[in-house]
This record gives sequence, C-alpha cells and structure tokens, in this order.
Amino acid sequence: MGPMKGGRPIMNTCPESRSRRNAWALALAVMCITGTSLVAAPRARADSSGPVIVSLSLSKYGTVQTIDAGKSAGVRPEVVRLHVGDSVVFVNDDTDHHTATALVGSTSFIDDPRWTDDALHATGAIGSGFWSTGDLAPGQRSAPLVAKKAGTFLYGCFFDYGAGMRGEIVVSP
Ligand SMILES: [Cu+2]
Repeated sequence: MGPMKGGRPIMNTCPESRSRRNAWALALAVMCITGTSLVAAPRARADSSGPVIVSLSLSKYGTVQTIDAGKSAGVRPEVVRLHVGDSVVFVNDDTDHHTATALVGSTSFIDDPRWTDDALHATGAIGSGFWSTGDLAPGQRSAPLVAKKAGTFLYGCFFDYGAGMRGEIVVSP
C-alpha cells in the first residue's frame, strides 16, 4: 500500500464489520450445508475509493500558504496526492467563477502562465499536457480529471492566478 488516498478512513479494519463478516461466513456455511439458496447477497464494492475532491474558494481559504511550488491560496487541500488512475474533482465552493487549469511543464508557480481562453473549456487529463476544469460557476463541480502519469502537476485559476489561487497535484505510480 502506498500513501493513503484522499484522506479517506480505511473502513474494512473496524472490529464491528469484521465480526459481521464472520457472521456472514457462518451463515453461508450453514446455507451450504443445508442447501439453502443465497438470493441477492449484499456485496461491498471492491474499489470504494471515489474521486478526490478539491474545494475552490478564495473567500473561504484566502490566507496564503507556502507549498513546494510557491504561494497558494483559495484551494483546499493545497497539495493533493493521487496514484495513476485516480481522479480528482474540483468543486467551486465560492460566490465567484473559478477554474483549475494546468501550468504545463512548470515545477514552480511562474509569474505568467500565458493561458488562453482554452482554460475556460473542460479538457484533458492530469499528466498528459494541458488540462482544465473549464469555467466553474459557483456551486459547480468539474468532470473527474484522471491522473494519467506519475509526477508533480501544478495548476491555477484562470481568473485568480495573480491573487495566488494555485495548487499542486502529486501523482505516484
Ligand atoms: Cu478563481
């Protein structure tokens, strides 16, 4: 196991669910012995990890933080850790429009990302060149952006980059 994904608690180690599983195993054994058929047994999803959520809000997270790539504000968490194949969803939790848009090829928050209006349209995937959530209205969620490649990928908001609205995505294999 690598680092924990998205800070989700690991659910399958709690003693209660383990004893419940044991009860199921016992019930199954009894049914096998008695020939009872098993109808629509509830099954846990094999992969319960959903997308990692990043909240965008300059009004909520206006305080500037310093991360590896430079100064960051308006995103939580400022640094997201994923594995290849995981996805991230950006949620606009603000009263203004925002984007999360790739700083392609940058290892630090450069002064001018030289974005065009392409940033306002949802496109791409993390680790394969340019990507953007597109323009997210207040309350809007982005489509899931899939991490395609290991590496460190920076992004910022098309509208508020100058105000420090920037974040970092670290993808491990
Ligand atoms: Cu913004």
